[in-house]
Amino acid sequence: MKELTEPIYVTQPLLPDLNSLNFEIRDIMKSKWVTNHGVKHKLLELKLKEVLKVQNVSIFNNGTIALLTALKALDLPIGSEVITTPFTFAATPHCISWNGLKPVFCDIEPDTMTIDAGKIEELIKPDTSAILPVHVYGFPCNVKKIDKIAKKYDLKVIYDAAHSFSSEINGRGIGTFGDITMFSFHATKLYNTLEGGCLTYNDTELKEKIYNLRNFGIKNEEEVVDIGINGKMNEIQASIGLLNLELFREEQSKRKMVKKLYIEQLRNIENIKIPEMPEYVTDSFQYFPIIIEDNFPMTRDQIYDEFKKYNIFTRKYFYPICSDYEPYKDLESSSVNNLLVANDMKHKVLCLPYYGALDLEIVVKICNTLRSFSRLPSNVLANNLSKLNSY
Ligand code: T4K
Repeated sequence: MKELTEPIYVTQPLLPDLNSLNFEIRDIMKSKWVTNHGVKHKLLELKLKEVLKVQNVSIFNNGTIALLTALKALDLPIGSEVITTPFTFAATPHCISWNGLKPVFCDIEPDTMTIDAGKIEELIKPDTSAILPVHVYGFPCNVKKIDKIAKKYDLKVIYDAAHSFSSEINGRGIGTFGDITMFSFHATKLYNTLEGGCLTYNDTELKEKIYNLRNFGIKNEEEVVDIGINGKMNEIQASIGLLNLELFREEQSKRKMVKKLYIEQLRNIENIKIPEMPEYVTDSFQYFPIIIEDNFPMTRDQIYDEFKKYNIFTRKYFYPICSDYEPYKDLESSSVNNLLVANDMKHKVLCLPYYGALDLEIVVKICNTLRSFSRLPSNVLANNLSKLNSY
């Protein structure tokens, strides 16, 4: 494979047509109402309720502030423990810590890479207050089992569904499980508002609390009732959200084709595993992770470095894992013995370029390159990896 002239990244943001956006911006400028729960903000919340098949939606200026607010809204006792996964983006444990709570890492399942629900109970202590699982790459957590555990021990459940926009489990919106679910609308997500996110929840009584927390705790001009933050989304971003709602289904169809092609091309390559989305799940089509097994002639890191030489930027989501981070590495739950699967998977997963506008010829080239790697005798690898350029 020859070096590509343009870089190929792991993703590319879905963006609305400039004319439609201009029209929206003109509308906003004319109204002189540019933020603080404007018309577009309210309309986007209404529309998202339908798309996500949930009862309540509160939108935010990013997913991290949304998750921070979700934990705050549930009034978890300061210093209490929240069981979570180390196999996620930094925002997940950071939101726990910023709330004065303590993250406790639980190992993951090797197939879905989500929290291993079978290992949660052994981590529960008298001061455990909540579980924060992540539907990583859109693979759903074992929501049934987690719900059962939460009920048994009277724990709150907050799902991080940053990777699961519009996913469903047996036809039910993924944002209806647990007490609160967070979705991210960051530029790198299937559906985006450049930066943004939302919370979904079944308990309508939480609405006012979340509304106040998102707006500095201000209830009205004369009452500040909570220690809030500024989590509001501005009108231009809400407009982008409204426009992208009209586009994301088509983006999903295109990604479905890209995924199909990847699977067809990679299926028969020995020691490359493609994690499967269970049949009862409606896929979000957020990422395309592959697993480089131990017997593959190259390591995941070597593959990542090689692709870079061709101007292809795959991503090691998630390496390092959160239990490796400086602020968390000394926690008791960060010990490798407690997180054997996560510590194994962090060296094996590679997210390949995946977005609707990705040229199918490039997909084939990526797969052919991986196939050529799979046939390499180990002495070639040891000698000179750069010889691969001729493949
Ligand atoms: N929970 C989970 C499980 C998450 O994955 C995330 C975010 C959150 C919570 C927090 O939600 P937010 O607060 O972000 O709403 C990216 C994203 O910044 C981050 O949102 C995301 N997870 C994480 C998994 O990925 P990086 O450091 O990999 O982003 P970056 O800038 O390297 O972008 C990746 C590639 O995307 C670039 O190589 C090129 C392309 N790209 C990126 C941007 C920003 C573009 O083509 N255009 C762009 O504007 O973190």
